[in-house]
Amino acid sequence: MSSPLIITAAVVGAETMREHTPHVPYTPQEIAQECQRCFEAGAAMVHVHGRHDDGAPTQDRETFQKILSEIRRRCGVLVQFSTGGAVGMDVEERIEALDLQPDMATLTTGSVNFGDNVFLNSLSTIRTIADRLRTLDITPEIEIFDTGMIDTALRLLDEGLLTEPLHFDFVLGVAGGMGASRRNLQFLVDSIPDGSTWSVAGMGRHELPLASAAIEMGGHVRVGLEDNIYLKKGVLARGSYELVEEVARRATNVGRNLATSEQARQILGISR
Ligand code: KMH
Ligand code: ZN
Repeated sequence: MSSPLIITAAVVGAETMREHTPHVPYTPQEIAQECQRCFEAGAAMVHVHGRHDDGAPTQDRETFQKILSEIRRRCGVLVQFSTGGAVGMDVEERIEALDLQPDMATLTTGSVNFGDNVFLNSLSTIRTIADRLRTLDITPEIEIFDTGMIDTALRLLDEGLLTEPLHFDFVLGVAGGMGASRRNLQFLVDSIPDGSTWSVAGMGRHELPLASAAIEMGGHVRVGLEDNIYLKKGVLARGSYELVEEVARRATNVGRNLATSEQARQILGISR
């Protein structure tokens, strides 16, 4: 029997702009409202980035404080902060909001070409973020864009910067990262330590097919406008909530229950 399915909604990201879709939220209120819609559609967790009112990405602490309090005021969804931010941000900027104590935060364990840019994560950067997460007792979600990033996560485990059980998110289909195939997903799942949990985030048109694969394989799923703006070919999702609804439907069709945020907390070993 698979455990209940954790759906994480990545509602904003750093790259999706109003030029791409009018439905991406920018302000803390818009972001929190979208998180609430996703929660009501079946998401147990939300993954959030910050934006200025004009849409420019920011990891600014004050912005994250507004986002967090607006979400907490509205619903009980688990809140995961991005520590990736946008390409080009320095490490201190990326982690300045962590003392607000989100339920979880991301940790990317390597660098990757990211379209025409490079998402830089030197070992020193990775250790700095991991150390901050450990000090603040925030559970990391380890973001894997390519296979070697698993090896680096295991190295941090050896160094005591991470503790088991580990939770991985396989981000597949980024231009420059690992391709979004079921074969790659299976390989990654086979490469993580026993007792780990995992989710998949497929980019663009790969999002929903990989969500279906994860539902069948006993993993968890991340969807949302950060990764994909279409519900189906040529049809924009009117918000991340429509993608959450679609995943919830697919899970129900094969008899997999959705995790509540409390169940997700237990599955992911979030202690606080
Ligand atoms: N915006 C990407 C460069 C994360 O949230 O931790 C990095 C990213 C990863 O989105
Ligand atoms: Zn992100």
